[in-house]
Amino acid sequence: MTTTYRNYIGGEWVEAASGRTFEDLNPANKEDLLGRFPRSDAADVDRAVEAAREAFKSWRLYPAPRRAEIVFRAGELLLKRKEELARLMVREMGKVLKEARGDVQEGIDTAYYMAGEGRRLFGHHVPCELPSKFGVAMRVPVGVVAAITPWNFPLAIPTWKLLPAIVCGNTVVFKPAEDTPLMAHAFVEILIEAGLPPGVVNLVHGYGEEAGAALVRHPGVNLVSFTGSSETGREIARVSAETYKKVSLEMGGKNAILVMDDAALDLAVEGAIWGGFGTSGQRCTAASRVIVHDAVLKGFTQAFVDRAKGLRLGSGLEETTDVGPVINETQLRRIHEYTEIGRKEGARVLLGGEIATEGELRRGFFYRPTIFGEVDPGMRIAREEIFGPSVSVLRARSLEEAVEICNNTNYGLSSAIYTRDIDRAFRAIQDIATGVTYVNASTIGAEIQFPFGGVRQTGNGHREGGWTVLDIMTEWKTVYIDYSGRLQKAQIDV
Ligand code: UN1
Repeated sequence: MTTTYRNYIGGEWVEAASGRTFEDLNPANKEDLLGRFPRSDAADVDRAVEAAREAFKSWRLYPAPRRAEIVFRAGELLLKRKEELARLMVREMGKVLKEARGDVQEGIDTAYYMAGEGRRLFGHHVPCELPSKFGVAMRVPVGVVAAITPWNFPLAIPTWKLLPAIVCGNTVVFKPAEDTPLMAHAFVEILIEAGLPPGVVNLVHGYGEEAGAALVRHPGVNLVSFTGSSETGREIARVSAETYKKVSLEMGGKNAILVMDDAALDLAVEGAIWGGFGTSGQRCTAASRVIVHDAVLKGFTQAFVDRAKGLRLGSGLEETTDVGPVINETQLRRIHEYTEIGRKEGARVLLGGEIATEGELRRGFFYRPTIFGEVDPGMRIAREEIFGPSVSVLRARSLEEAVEICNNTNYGLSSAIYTRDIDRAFRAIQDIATGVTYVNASTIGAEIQFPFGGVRQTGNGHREGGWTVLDIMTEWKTVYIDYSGRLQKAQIDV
């Protein structure tokens, strides 16, 4: 029996107004149906926004430390159910169990961090130029937040958005990716169990072009917080401008690892394997390019290919699996198209380059870990986001050239340099234009207490994570209190 799940609006579980549904499949075995979910449209979004607007009236006045206690309890519940949620995540999204545990852990970390924030939410007191006058800037909630989240971190990324939104006093309409609705459902159930009042978080399932688009257009939404592709992000910004919404976008990446001639090569190879093929390359922080110094290019490439050859494809639930499936058929085809494009452009496929169909793999969406050699920085495979287990190895004759190649993309999320020379490390930190840079570590694995995001087409100036997410989830309000008992004129009474 397949379960049919519902939306959660104003504290009630409801079907889509149209009664339509869509299916949630296991990417490692497309015969494994996880459930049916409401295929929502503008009518459902209207109800959800209305519920969020109504709840905002009281939620914004509920003390922040109390709001944060609910978030803390949600963290406790996530911890208690970590294993169960991780296993469900493997089944729904495909990443290997260890990484799925990490995804849940990232949610727990965010909950504990944000719970503490409920007793901080610091403002600023600044002295006034006039006597007997007091000035303070404080944070106030934005209002109704539309949280539109991707499938690749089906628990962590929703927590990055929803938990700070809640602590700051906003209410939320949550539209999760249609590939991972069950994780979103489980997360909302946890928020309810933690004591979140009705209407504070409303869950609307469905497709981006239907439910997502209606949400972005809706005049009752004050902020859109989106993680996903750069194309969709640009469209969201464009549509949001019509109704003067605040927009926070976290989009694509084409992240590079720079390997210098003095690097610890084994470490660099491990970093490239982990960054390139972890989560089947489906992270916006994935290391899809490795830019290697001429002097070590041959040795590095050989070791990288040898090591990648040993990676085992399979279900993420098997202990022996290193690389799980990719999310769906469309992505599988897209990844393979890029292999064809790379071949045509003159790159050499050193490993993989094909859809894996032997044995059990036939039942899911598996792509072989793929490495391209002889990649020119101008090739599409070196510039465009593939979002799969596909890595290009590029040559550089110096640190300067490597940095130039690294920066020469439309994206700017994460980067890494392997070197034992501290001067080079600092020069890379100074000259690489990305939101995150690692030294002697791979491009993935950001910690939640730091700002996360990027430049160019990766972002629009905001940073999730850490204290910086508060600037997304709040507006500044400046308050002046004049206790002089007379009319005082700033800039004039000098
Ligand atoms: C993403 O892929 O959108 O830094 C987020 C990392 C993870 C988050 C990735 N902590 O790889």
